Amino acid sequence: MLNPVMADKMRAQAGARRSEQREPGDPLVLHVDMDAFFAAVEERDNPELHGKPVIVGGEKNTRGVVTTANYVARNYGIHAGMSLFEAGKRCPHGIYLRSRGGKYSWTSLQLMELLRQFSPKVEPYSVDEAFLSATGCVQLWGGMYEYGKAVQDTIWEKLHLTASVGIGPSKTIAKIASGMNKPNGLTIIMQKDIMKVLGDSPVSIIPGVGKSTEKALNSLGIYTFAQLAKTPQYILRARLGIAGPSLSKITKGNSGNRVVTMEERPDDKSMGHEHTFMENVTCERTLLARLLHLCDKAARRMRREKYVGNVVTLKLRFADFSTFSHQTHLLEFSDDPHVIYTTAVKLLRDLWHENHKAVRLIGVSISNLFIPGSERGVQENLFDSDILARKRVLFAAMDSVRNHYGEDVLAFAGGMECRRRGRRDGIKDIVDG
Ligand code: TTP
Ligand code: MG
Repeated sequence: MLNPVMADKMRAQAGARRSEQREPGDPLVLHVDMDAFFAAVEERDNPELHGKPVIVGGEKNTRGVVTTANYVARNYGIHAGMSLFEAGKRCPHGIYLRSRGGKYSWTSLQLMELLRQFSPKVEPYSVDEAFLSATGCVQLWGGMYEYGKAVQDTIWEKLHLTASVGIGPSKTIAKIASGMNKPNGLTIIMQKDIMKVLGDSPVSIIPGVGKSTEKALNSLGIYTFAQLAKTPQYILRARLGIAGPSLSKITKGNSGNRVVTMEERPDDKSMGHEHTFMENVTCERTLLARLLHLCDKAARRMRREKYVGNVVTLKLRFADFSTFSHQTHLLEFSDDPHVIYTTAVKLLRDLWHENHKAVRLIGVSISNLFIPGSERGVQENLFDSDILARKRVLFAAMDSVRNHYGEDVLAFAGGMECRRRGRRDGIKDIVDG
């Protein structure tokens, strides 16, 4: 069966083909992101849906949100995260379906298996995304364009689904590229073309740059990718902390290209802590204090076992026992409690600030763990800043004091309140992982 390549994509692909020159051995990463994944699986399995607006998440005009919508439905302004009430207003004649997780997980497994034909190193990144180490592989297919196209064609032939593919010198550039010509796009960004292709794009094109980071960058007069690239690292570091230099590296295309396979990830577990309150909590200060305390404990365990991780998950259970968790990727692997806490606070603001419901339980965990220096290696830029080096000395000193005198003798000031409360309540935090 032919892959339904669209005319505008063909133009992008022709451009991509022209800019293929590279030195052999230069790092190269391919990123695959399936198009409207859940909706596409539903369309594939119900051909009568083809060409109609398909919205996955639940019945229209019910409580809940859109999980994804196919590209026909996106023309009506529907997107993931929108309430089903709003979606129902915008597209009353759409086909609204409930998520069927098992089917999507199965297709995801099939996808990852298929991708292993194309590289010895495949890193599943989410249910419908993966990174492939393309260094040394593209020659076998005759070039980068042919390589990317072969990945797309195989996915179409075997799964009858379309995928967008990006190829670049780092994981982040490859991921940005795969998002540039969706759906069914194939975009190649070579090291030398990064600024030409991305220079005028808003900084929000960088995965992980959410609203608050964008605001912080804007406050420095940085709106575009090119402006970010030109800003000295020390300015970014002063405003954004550890994330600053990482962002700078992303603009240079050298933010990390190590693709980590499942086999190389022997420690596919998470480390975290959660806490059940004696009385349901509606006070933000109490939640933040507890969160800092939990992040501190989780990071301490990570340091003890020498792990770093790059996925932070926040879990909240509300008074009615409904439980939600949100997760996000850090720009770099870390075991720094402040990095984990800052990220978890953003997740808390997304998850809780919408409704301010009374909270019964709060938890934080860090996953996608590995031990730096182990076989799996470490990201080159992990421990290269002075600030990090100084923090490590501080954390080592804190660990040593706690090892001698007990967990409770030291705490970050922001977490003190909950430690006093915890002792009074006599509640123990639950450890996971
Ligand atoms: P995405 O790749 O973010 O979205 P998508 O594949 O639907 O669309 P795109 O073409 O833009 O890539 O997510 C993959 C699937 O994950 C998506 O189909 C539904 C699911 N999903 C959730 O369950 N929760 C979420 O918050 C999001 C964003 C996606
Ligand atoms: Mg997708």
